[in-house]
Amino acid sequence: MILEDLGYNDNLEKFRIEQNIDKFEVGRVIAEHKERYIVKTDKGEFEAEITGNIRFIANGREDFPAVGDWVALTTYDSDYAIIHKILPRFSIIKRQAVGQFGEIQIIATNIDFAFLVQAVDRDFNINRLERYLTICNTSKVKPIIVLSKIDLINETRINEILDSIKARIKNVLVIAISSETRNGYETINTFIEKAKTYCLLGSSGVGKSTLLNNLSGKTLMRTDTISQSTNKGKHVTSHRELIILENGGILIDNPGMREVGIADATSGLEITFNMIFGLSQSCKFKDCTHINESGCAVLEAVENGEIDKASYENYLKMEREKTHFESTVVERRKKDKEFGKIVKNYKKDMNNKY
Ligand SMILES: Nc1nc2c(ncn2[C@@H]2O[C@H](COP(=O)(O)OP(=O)(O)OP(=O)(O)O)[C@@H](O)[C@H]2O)c(=O)[nH]1
Ligand SMILES: [Mg+2]
Ligand SMILES: [Zn+2]
Repeated sequence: MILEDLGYNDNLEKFRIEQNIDKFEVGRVIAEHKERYIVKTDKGEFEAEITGNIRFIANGREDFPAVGDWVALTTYDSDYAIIHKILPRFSIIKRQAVGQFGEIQIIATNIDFAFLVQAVDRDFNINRLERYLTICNTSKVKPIIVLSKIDLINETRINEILDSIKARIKNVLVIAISSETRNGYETINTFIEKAKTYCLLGSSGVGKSTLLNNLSGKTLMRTDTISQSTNKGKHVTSHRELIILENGGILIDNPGMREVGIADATSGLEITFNMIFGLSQSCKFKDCTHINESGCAVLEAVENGEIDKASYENYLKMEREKTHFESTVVERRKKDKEFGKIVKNYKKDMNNKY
């Protein structure tokens, strides 16, 4: 195994030399279990921990390693290592964690393509697909839509679904597959390139791990039947893991997501809803919210059917979420600052006293 097989490239090497960290070894984080990491290098796999300094200077989740990261490390023995630094990420897929305001969850980093997997049975939902697209567009990750379990429906229904996607989502590749019949597997394989990293995203039970296992030809990830009563997945995959396929492609499996929260998504929304953004240039008011203004080009297009009404409503919903997210981040920064002041004054007091 050489580092290039794991996706290592010239930019990373340049950074390593420029930053004077070439005395360390380099590896890629392939799994994470509560601040313990498995890092793969050209010598093998190491269980790794971060230095106290990384923890000390960390401001938030993004300052900790995540699956997909390139890290500078020192190895000890044949299986233990310490991580000293995270190399710059060229892409990062994140979402807003459920329930915690402003908390970011990193899904994976240094991803080239994301397979957005939706099963064609009851899981299929275009609004949710637009959410995933927005996350990809924000993250600078190229999306590929994968419709799974097409063995469960007939050809007519498959075409209906494909048409409904086409009506709302332009310029994104859609591949329909079945892991039962292996229909579509050849197509998906032609899009998997050596040393490029692919991330599997989608709800629980849509067949992400089944696809990964089948593509790799090995049972690497556990899969399970979905609940008969709710037709929902049981969250079988509990952690993220990076594997290398025989053809050289690098795949990251993820636990199914219950909710796809939109975090900072300005450019992401713009790209996903590019028709709405294009039209908004022609609105009468520069700060038009496209909700009830007169002379709104977007509303006009919705009325005459040029823009899909459901897509428009989905856009408004995500825009609201984005605004809410931004205000909670500002709020939290303010609180952090206030707390910082208290600590500073306290320290000053202490210094004056002793
Ligand atoms: N009929 C049919 N069933 C499938 C297909 N792909 C996967 N399944 C089944 O769907 C169930 C869930 O598959 P998994 O691969 O575990 O799903 P997952 O997306 O990894 O789920 P989580 O790990 O919970 O996120 C299993 O019983 C699979 O056998 C398919 O193409 N057709
Ligand atoms: Mg799974
Ligand atoms: Zn408008």
